Amino acid sequence: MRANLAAETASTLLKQLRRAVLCGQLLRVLSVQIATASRLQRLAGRHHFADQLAHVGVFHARFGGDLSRRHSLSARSLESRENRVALVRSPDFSRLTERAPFTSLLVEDDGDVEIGNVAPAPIERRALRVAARPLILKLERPIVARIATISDWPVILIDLFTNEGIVGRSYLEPYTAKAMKYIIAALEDFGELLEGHAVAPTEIFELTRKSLHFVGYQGLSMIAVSGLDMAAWDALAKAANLPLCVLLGGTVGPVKAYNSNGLWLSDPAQLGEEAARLIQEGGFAGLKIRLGRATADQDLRAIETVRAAVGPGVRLMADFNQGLDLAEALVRCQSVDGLGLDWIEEPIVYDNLDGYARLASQLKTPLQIGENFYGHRDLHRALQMKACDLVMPDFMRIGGVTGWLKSAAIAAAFGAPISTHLYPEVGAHVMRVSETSHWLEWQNWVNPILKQPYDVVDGMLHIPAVAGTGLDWDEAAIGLRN
Ligand code: SMN
Ligand code: MG
Repeated sequence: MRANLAAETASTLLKQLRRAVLCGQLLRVLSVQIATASRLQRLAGRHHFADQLAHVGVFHARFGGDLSRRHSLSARSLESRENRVALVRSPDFSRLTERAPFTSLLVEDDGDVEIGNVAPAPIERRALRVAARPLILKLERPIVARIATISDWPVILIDLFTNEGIVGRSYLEPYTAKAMKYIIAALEDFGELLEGHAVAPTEIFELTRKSLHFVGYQGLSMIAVSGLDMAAWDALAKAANLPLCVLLGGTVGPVKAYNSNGLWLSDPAQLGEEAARLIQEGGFAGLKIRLGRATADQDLRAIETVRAAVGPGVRLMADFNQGLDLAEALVRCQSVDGLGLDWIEEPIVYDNLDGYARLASQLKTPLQIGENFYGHRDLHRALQMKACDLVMPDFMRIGGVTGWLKSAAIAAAFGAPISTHLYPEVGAHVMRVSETSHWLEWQNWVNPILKQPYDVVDGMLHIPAVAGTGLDWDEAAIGLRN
């Protein structure tokens, strides 16, 4: 049980409930009795509400009045409504608006507990506030690429608070610490814009995007929109009490991942040992190596060393991180073509699609781009221009979950395999519902501040069986880093 829930005494809960009753927020409550902490734990655990406990108030209550008029209840729940127990999820009691704050109800009948389907209309699920916090995490293996060296990894934690008390969570990784203040300001403005708006991610996406239309849809605007979008989808899935992939029409299951946590531009001689360790970190069947050293020979040696260390069965992807100009790329990509790489990624600057089309027409190895697509139209344009064979949108640039879904449909129409870039937690959910789903990029850079990092077993990422995306903050770990 969460510490803050345990600390929430019976009398605090009772006071909150009375206040809600006084505000006319609860249906006619005839009598109230507070559940003991251990009973609460048992109920919530049994019904997979454990992740929402921080925001749960549990009351034994008897209801009068006609519950069914406001909420759809299962027949069995209705029969037993005279008799009892309500689990009221997370109302923000100080800011309740109109109706009863129920989203879930556990009805107890002769010792049996059953979930009554108390589903408020979506319109009742409203955004109240957006909180965005900057954080810097130390990378275990610093990023060393042609275009940048990064050892401090900036992260923005986003919490979208709703009137139900459900909190939608997401994070952004904007690469540079300085960019965080602009993005956070935009997110806070979105919070004001959205106060009282339904938690409807598609509408929120459009509203927030259009609110920044005069400064452009792409760049910082899209990054902020994407961050809020992911939090909104998390909130919606939590409200439906479903893992995001299930809300999107899929099932919880494993997702094929490659380990992208290393093999930066270090001395080729050291890469064998590192590659072997990276495989062991999760039984991976794929790794990404970074290229773009001073000479083509050094890159070749790096690939040979890694291949010798991991054997022929492991898939190898190679990323130039935009480090070459077109003239260099024409030569350097040829030199690694035919080595059995699964893809060659971003050899040149991201927006030179003509250059990419030229390279793609010359190479046997599939050309991979996409982490710098800003919105689904960029992806559409690249595929239409035959600028790549594979696509790998990044969640903070493509438009979060909403942008991904649009992009995955376009990629499917082109028959282009789609892989994720960063954000493995959200990525795992959408990969379960993407027709041409290819590889998930695994990197564990935010794991130190997650309450429940995802498991990787035999190279497969496992989505936890909890509502939403499964993102929750380890506040103690965050405190230590601030
Ligand atoms: C990358 C990711 C994150 C930071 C720098 C570089 C890389 C990738 O392009 O595709 O993993
Ligand atoms: Mg890349």
